[in-house]
Amino acid sequence: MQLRDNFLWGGSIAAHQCEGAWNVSGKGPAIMDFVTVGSVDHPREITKTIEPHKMYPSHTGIDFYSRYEEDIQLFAEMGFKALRLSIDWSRIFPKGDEETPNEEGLQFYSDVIDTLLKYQIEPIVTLYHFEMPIHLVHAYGSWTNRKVIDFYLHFCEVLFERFKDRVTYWVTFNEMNHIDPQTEATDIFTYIIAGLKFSELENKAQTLATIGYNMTLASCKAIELGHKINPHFKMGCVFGIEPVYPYNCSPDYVMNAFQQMDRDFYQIDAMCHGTFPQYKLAEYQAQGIEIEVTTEDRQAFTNGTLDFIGMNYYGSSVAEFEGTDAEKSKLFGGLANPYLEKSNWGWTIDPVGLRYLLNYTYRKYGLPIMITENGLGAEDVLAEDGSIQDDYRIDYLRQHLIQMKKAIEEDHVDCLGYLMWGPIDLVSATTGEMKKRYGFIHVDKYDDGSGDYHRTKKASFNWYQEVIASNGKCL
Ligand code: BGP
Repeated sequence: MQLRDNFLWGGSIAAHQCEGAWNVSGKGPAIMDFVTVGSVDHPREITKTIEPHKMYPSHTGIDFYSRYEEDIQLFAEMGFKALRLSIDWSRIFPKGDEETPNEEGLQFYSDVIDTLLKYQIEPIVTLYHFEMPIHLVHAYGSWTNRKVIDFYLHFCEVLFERFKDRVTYWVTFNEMNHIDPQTEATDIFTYIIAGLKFSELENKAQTLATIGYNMTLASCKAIELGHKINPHFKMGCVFGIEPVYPYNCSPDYVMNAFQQMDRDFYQIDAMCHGTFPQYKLAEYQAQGIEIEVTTEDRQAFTNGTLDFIGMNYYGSSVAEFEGTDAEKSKLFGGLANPYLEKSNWGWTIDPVGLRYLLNYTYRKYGLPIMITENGLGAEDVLAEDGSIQDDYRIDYLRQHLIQMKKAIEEDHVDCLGYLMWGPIDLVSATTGEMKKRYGFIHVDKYDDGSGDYHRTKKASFNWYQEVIASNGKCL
């Protein structure tokens, strides 16, 4: 099988990481507006009040809000066929529970979408990429409360109606699977996804299971609603998944690794099989976790199945097992894999893992997969003449594309497209830094507050342009 002629080459961005303009044109405060800048060694802090000097640079982002035309023009110059972007809930409904949307917010995204279409770039719209109005956390307890599902559906409905003739591809959620009752989560992960600090949750397992269930249900209801409004919509959900390897070949370790990897799939099971998995409910019951599945919920699961699976892929991990004594990798605290290199932020670099995961997921569900994120966070150095030779980035992406092509051409995985993460430098989600850069386009903005947002093409810009022009033949 060859790459499709209409293969969706492009990139992915998220509103809160690039737009800035966090409190203008009617936007309300959202969960990510309360997170400070951190670093690889110091996690971002979650604050109760906004202290702008500490929040930099999230509040200003890369000023995509005023510079989107220039940025989209650069994406078009690279030959992008698609751009995945998120619509910030708090720009449309500042508090989240209003009836009437904020017209200025809708107009902004309407203009962005029109600009993309002008350049024949397919908009792929994420409806929830860590952007929840903070009011929904304070007044309702975030996704623990079923009322929030209704507010989310109202937000979705407004967007589906407004953009039904201009947007075909929708993503209901980004990486809801990082909420897992069986894993010790870090504060930043539960906060990013649901606006709640893990350490402050009273009944951790019950709360996380409820959030996971409610978000899954919300996704299925949004898919059902989208299909009702326009049967041509392609509805997807994005998962941040990774292969989990056993530390050694002892069957106990292998089984344990399988179980850890499998945890990331229960929500995909629900959204593909049309029913919330019985094995998960049984597992919850055994742990004393209560989840009520109503008749209406069952109907929503049946009616709200996915058209495609979105896959965010950065690397793999090694499963921890009782007493495993090995070096740990930094950020996620998992075990280091001696066969793999790591980025400066401790993320493993595992191109073959992408082929493995594409095969694994495709064989499990038989649904088309869109690679919705993949990329290398690295510190770039500006040469004296202002150029950036980011060969390490080219090399990372090339190795991953080689494996993606093997999955498509040799293993016959149906892959809709490849959207690299952060085609333009933007604020890191986990650390809040600008230092951790992914882009083909450099943005003159630094963690000390300096910089004038000027955009410069890196060496990788021309490389990706050629990759797209040759439909992946020239890597
Ligand atoms: C994914 C998120 C993105 C993005 C990416 C890279 O999990 O969906 O929003 O940020 O990770 O992470 P970071 O920005 O921390 O390097």
